[in-house]
Amino acid sequence: MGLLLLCVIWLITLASTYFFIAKTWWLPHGASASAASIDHQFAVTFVLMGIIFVAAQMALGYFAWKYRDRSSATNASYSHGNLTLELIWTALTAILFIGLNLVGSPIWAAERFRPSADEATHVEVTGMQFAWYFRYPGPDGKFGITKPELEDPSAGGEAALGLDTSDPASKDDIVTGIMEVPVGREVDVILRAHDVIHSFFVPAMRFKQDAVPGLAIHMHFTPTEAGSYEIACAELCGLGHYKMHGILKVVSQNEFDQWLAGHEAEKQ
Ligand SMILES: [Cu+2]
Repeated sequence: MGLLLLCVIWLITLASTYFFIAKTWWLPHGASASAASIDHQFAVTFVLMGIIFVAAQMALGYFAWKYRDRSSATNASYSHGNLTLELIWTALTAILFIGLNLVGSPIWAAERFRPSADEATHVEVTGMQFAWYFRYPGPDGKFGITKPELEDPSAGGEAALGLDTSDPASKDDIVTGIMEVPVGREVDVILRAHDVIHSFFVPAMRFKQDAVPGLAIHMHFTPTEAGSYEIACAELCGLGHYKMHGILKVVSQNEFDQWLAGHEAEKQ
């Protein structure tokens, strides 16, 4: 029985470790400026935790076999624990946990606490059960006022966001169902939510942030490769959560300007 347990524990450990080493279910290719540093931090954390995980499971299997039931076994004796050992592994865990946080926090903070670049593209992203809406401020660079009492989610578009059309700044605001941004330029995202908490997740940009009702959360990222990328909602937000996805299109500056001008002309 002890040997069987050892085999099962080691087998589960090695099989699950294999899928991570072989990267069977992995993140898509990173296409943003911070992807390399985020992936590096991710890999360091993963390797460290992987070593500890494998070592702990191997030891568990070994002890399950070593202390198996034997006819020659003596009665188990009570152990009061070992204070020195407990202090050592608690300290090591604390050093590892705090250390990884300290190393990773500048990467995390760079997308949040540093102000976005002056020439950044501004996009307001609103999560609503169960769609994403994207709003661009238009040529005036100013977002028009939105009012909760004007919100009409069933109408879609700018009416869903409650855009106050009497505000001059709202006249050139563009609301779309697809997010399009120019490549190589920082994108300043203002995240909002209408009803419940959603989470704006663009795996290829290594970008993920909750959208919380009542908050306007600023974050920024710089796409470095043109292409179409999937946007998902990473917060269980209701029955239609599974279909709450969108498309991020990263295009050249020229294409972006044309796309925006097209929407602008449509609106006038
Ligand atoms: Cu959602």
